[in-house]
Amino acid sequence: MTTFVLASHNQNKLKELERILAPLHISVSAVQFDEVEETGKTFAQNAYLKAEAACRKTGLPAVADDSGLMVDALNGAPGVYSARYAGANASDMDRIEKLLDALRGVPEQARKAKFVCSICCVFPDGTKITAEGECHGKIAFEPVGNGGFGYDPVFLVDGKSFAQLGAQEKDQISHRGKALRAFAAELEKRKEI
Ligand code: ITT
Repeated sequence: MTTFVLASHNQNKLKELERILAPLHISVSAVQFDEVEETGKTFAQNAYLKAEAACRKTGLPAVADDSGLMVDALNGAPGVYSARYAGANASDMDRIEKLLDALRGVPEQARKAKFVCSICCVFPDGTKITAEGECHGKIAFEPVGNGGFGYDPVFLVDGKSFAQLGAQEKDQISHRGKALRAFAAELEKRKEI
C-alpha cells in the first residue's frame, strides 16, 4: 500500500478518493492545513497549488483533487469556481438553485455539461504526476436522488442523476474515478523507472 498526504477540506471528496484508491493499493491521509488560495485558471493549476502546499508543509508526497462542473450553455461556468459559485458560505443546495436559475428556459438538448477532475501529486524532490478525467452528461431541470454530494442531484448521465447511482456505479464512470485510475497507472510507471 502506498500512502499519500491528501490536501482537501472536502469530506465528500475524501470519502470518494479513499473508496476509489483502496482497490488500487493507494491510501490517503488528510492533513490539517490552511486553505490554499485557488488562484489558478485551470483545474490542473489549482490541483498543483494545493498539492505543492501540502507537500511543502509535511515534507511528504501529497495528492490534491481540483474538480468542477462545466456547462456548455454557460460557456464552461461554473468551472474552477464550482465550489464558490453561490458565494463562500453557500450550501450545495444554494449552488444547485443558482445553476438551475441560470439555465431557466434552456431546452434539454442545450443542457450539455461535463464534470472534470484534475489530480496532482507532488513529491518532495519537486517532481509531480498530473492526471485528468472527464464525465459528460446533461443538467437536469430539477434535483433528483439522495446520494453523492455537490451538483450530483442535477448531473444526468443516461437519464439518471449521479445522486441516483450507487457509489461503485458513480466511481466507474465519474471524472474522479477516471482521473484516479489514470493517476494510479502513472504512479506504476514511475515505480518502474
Ligand atoms: P478542496 O479544494 O479542499 O479539495 P473544494 O470543495 O473547495 O475542496 P474544489 O475547489 O475542487 O474543491 O471544488 C470542487 C467543487 O465541484 C465541489 O465543491 C463540488 O461543488 C463540485 N464537484 C466536484 N466533484 C463533484 C462530484 O463528484 N459531484 C458533485 N459535485 C462535484
